[in-house]
Amino acid sequence: MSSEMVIVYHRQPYEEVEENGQIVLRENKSPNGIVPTLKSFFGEVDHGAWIAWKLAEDPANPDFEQRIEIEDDYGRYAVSRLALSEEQVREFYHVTSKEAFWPILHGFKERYNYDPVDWANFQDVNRRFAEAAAEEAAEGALVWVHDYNLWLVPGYLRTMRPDVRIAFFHHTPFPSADIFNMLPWRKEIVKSLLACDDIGFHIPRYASNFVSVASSLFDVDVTTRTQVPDKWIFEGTALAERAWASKLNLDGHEVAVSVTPVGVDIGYIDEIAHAPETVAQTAKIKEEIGDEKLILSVGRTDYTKGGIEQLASFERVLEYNPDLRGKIRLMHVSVAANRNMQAYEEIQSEIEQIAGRINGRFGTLEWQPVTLISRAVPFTQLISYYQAADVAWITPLADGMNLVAKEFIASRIDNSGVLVLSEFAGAAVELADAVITNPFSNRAMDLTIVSALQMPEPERRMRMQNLRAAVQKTDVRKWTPGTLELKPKQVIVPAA
Ligand code: GDG
Repeated sequence: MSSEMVIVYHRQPYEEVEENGQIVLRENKSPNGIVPTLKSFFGEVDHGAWIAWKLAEDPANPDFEQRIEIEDDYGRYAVSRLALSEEQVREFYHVTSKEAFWPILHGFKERYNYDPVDWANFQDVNRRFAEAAAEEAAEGALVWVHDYNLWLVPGYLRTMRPDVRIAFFHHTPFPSADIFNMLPWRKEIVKSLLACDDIGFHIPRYASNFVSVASSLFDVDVTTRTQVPDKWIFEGTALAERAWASKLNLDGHEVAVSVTPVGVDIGYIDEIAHAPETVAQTAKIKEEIGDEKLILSVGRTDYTKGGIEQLASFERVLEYNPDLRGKIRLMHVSVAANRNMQAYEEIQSEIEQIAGRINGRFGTLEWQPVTLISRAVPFTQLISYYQAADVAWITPLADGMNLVAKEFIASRIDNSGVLVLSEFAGAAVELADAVITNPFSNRAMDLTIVSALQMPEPERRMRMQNLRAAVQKTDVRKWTPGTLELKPKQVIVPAA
């Protein structure tokens, strides 16, 4: 009961690696900067806490080190690790979260599979996260819970600790009631979220969807506007105010529904982009590419990321534009994050098949149209690829935000390069100067990539300058737990 800030995030805030037969903790330099950003909140309090899970062969083993204390550059904090067995992880994460929730959140009804869900296990794991948070939180602490796999935490935590302030952030899209309400556990989930003080989303559309879902299930009192155009938040000072928040009231408890889009660590990327090693690496890639134009695509292997649709578009472009053969090259970085899951393995093998087919159909001894990279590339190298690319082709079918698009822009210290971005990435709301495309339309996909390759230099520069100004607005360091302040405001009562 000593931490003023508690982060509840399913992954641990560092990597455990074996060195000389000993397990040591290593900084998890998550490239999207979210883990370091969350840890940096610990610098503003005397003591923080992080709740995550850790795989344990035998969760009942008394030797399992459940709680560790850390003191590092970020501050002093405890990491409380819930011991989960392989079976519990499979049920909670791979089945319930990835097979039932993930497709619904991204609007893929046909992939939704709820029969195998073990709801009691999901409740149990969430309850344990809440118990651990309740144990760590100081009186009035701020507890910040992340993502759908921890949806039930706020409800349990509110009962255990009515004094704490709870914020919840969704990293994914949030669908309309027609889709969300397919989840049989919809009421339990939404009721838990309504126990928060703030529920955060990347863009206004997801927030309004949440408001309408809550209104479809409960007799909530909505005290401010529910509908605003997506771009409203980025006009004027609206973002700085973070004031869009709708207020929902259920049975006397009020919760703000806020919009706090996540950005990238611009300073960190800028530093890498200017480093002499990066400059040399970028020059080497450009030399290898020579006169060809490089199209770069980066994303996790996931049906939501639209890799298959993109490769199909590239194949059509080569088929119908013979003049482009030998002149363009697609580097497709598709890293599998969810190994051993059938749906993801199928996508990976389909991607490999199409890439192989394109290379077989159009490749020559001198020219290979598609380079497929399925292993994680070191982040510094990724920055060099971002810098060497003529076009970044980011076309998810659905994506909460998409940080790759923002990383690409932050890397372009040369003010060049074209971003082709799906209108279904949350980032499209902020990045109006990207070439916006619709990955569900073959025609739109093929036309936009060809026009991006042909864009005249002055237009490229102008768009990139505007894009660079746009990403500054949401630098990850400005990210907050919605409308909540880290420390409760001190009410100073004047002496009588
Ligand atoms: C979820 C939401 C939302 C990718 N390949 C490599 C590599 N990456 C890094 C990128 C980027 C990160 O992975 C992916 O971030 P995204 O935002 O694009 O996507 P998700 O992982 O799906 O994240 C998403 C995000 O949460 C934040 O709220 O934007 O919508 O789905 O940082 O750089 N990094 C390295 N090598 C690779 O090969 N080093």
